[in-house]
Amino acid sequence: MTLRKPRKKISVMIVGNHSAGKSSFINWYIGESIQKTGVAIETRGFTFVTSGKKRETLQGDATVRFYDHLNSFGDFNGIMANLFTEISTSRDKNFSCVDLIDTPGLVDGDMQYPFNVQDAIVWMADHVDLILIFFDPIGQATCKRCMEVVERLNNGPHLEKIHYFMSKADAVDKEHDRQRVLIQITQNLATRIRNSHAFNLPTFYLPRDEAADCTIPNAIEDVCKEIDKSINMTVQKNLKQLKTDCERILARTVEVKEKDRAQKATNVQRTMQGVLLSLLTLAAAALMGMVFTTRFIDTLCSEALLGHLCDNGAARAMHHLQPTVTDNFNGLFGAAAGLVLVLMIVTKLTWRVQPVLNKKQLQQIDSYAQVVKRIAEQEDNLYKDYFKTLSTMEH
Ligand SMILES: Nc1nc2c(ncn2[C@@H]2O[C@H](COP(=O)(O)OP(=O)(O)O)[C@@H](O)[C@H]2O)c(=O)[nH]1
Ligand SMILES: [Mg+2]
Repeated sequence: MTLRKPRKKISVMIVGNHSAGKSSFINWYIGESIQKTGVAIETRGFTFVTSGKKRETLQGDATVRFYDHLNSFGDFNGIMANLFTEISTSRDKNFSCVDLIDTPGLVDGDMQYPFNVQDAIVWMADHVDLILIFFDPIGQATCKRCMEVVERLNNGPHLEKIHYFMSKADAVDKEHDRQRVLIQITQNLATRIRNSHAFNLPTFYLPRDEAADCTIPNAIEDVCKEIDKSINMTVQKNLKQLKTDCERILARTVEVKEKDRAQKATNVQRTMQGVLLSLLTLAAAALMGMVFTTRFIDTLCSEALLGHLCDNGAARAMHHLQPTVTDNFNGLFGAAAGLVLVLMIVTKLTWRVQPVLNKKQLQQIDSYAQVVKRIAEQEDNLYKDYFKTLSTMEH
């Protein structure tokens, strides 16, 4: 029986063209300048930004150890030197429940990535809870690499995880420019993605002093809401998983005990059959002895040997039978010996007891069941607590 321990945090992967504001968004979300931002192509690798007790940077090897479910990510040629974890002490927003994954900025042209960047993003998509795709209106939002990644992600099994946004909306001055860019991105995507009719591309920008008088609607709250929603869904999923795991363990303990009971009943039956067969074997052996004794009764009853024991009915009967037995000695003795052999084999085959649980082991199983029952009760309370936080969040 395999059970997987639930992950404590959700993972949010941010994908987009180079300079779409991925790193800036992460810095804004955690309220700390952890990721380098700027026009140069700063982020060539993957960076996990996570909350912790101490500010720390982990290199590739430590990162795959830290996130052991990502072990095979290291198989991508060239990734290890371009994989980092930034641990920040920030507790801003819901950062303590989130791992933010900054991905390499996508650009076209002869830009050399140290590993297959598209494959790596698509691989990572299998291991995250939420994928935020940022397009920026002044950069290469519709670059080939970017569109290809979007198309591949969209054709994968993760449709419901993916959310698209137009970032840096304040970078365009006029509303009609923003509309034009929106249309351009949407049209470009329409040919590549499923459900494109239901496609919407909220625009956001980071709240900054320079953007204070910007009148463009800012959907930055929606980006945060997607993250919150994903956290809530994961909480529900984990609670549900905990419940099913508890049920599975309890069912297994019942199953093990039942099997043990059945095994014990079978063992009793087999032991009884074994004892009976052993007695029959003994009887056959006695018969063999009697045939032998009858054959040689004269010799055995000679004074020198056991003469003093021969004055009884049995010895007389043997004397009486001796000529017949002597004539057929080989056949009779062989048959009796054969019977002994056959009975011994049958006894051995029948009297095979299966391993059963001892008292201590049974007590241990009972104690497991008790612990799991207690956890199931706690799960119930956790659910109630969770609903309570939801209702306080709403009001
Ligand atoms: N006007 C504006 N500029 C932004 C915004 N977010 C990021 N930037 C700028 O865009 C540039 C690229 O941002 P960066 O986070 O490095 O993009 P990345 O390549 O996707 O990580 C930087 O100079 C940022 O200051 C935004 O919301 N509005
Ligand atoms: Mg960046």
